[in-house]
Amino acid sequence: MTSPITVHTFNTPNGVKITIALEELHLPYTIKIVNITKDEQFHPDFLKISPNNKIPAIQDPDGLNGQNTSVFESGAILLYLAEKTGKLLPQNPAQKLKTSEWLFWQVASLGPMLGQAHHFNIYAPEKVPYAVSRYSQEAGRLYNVLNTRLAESEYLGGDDYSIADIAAWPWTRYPDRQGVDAGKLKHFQRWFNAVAERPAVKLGQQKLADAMPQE
Ligand SMILES: N[C@@H](CCC(=O)N[C@@H](CS)C(=O)NCC(=O)O)C(=O)O
Repeated sequence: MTSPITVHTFNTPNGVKITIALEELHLPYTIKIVNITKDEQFHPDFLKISPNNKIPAIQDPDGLNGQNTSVFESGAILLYLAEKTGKLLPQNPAQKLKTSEWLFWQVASLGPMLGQAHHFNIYAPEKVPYAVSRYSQEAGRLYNVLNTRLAESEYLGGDDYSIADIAAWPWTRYPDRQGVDAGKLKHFQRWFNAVAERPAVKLGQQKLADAMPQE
C-alpha cells in the first residue's frame, strides 16, 4: 500500500483537476484545503512547496527515488502523476507530443483566459464593458478551438482519454459564466458529456466539495 499523497487545494477548476486525476489513477490521497479566500496561500509553509502562492500543489511521500517530493503547477502535477503510474499519458512519442500540446494549451491559454472571462463577467466589483467583451470574445474563440479539435479527435490528445482532458474539462463546466454560448458546439458537447459521466470525474469533484470548509 503506497502512502497517501497530500493534495493542497481548493474547490476551483485548477484545484479539482488533481482530485479527478488521483481518482482516475486509484492513488490514495488526503485533501488539505488551502483557503484562498482567506489568504492561506501566502502562509510560509505553503510557499515552501508552492512559491507562486497558488493551489494546487502536492506532496508525495513515495516520490522521486522514494523521497518525499512536492510539485506545484497543475500541469506539472498531472505529468508527474501520469509518469509515476504510466497511465493517462501515451507512451508512443507522437501521441505523447499531441497530449503535451493540448495540456500546455490548457495551462497557458484556456485556463488563464476563461479565468479572466469568469472574473469580468461575474466577480469584478465594477462592470468594465471593454474587459467583459475582450475576455468573453477570447473565451468564445478558445471554445471554438476546442470544438474543432474534438471534431477530428475523440479526446484532446487523440483516441484515448488523458491528462489533457482532465486539465481542460473542469474549466468548461460553466460557459455561460464566461460569456460563451456553447450550446451549438456539438463536438465539445459530446466530449464534455463523456468526461462528465466518468465515475472518477464525479468522485474527484464530490470529494473536493465535501472537504471544503462550511461557511
Ligand atoms: N498555472 C497555475 C494556476 C493556479 C491558479 O491560478 N490557482 C488559483 C486558484 S484556481 C489560486 O491559487 N489563486 C490564489 C492566488 O492567486 O493568490 C496552475 O495551473 O496550477
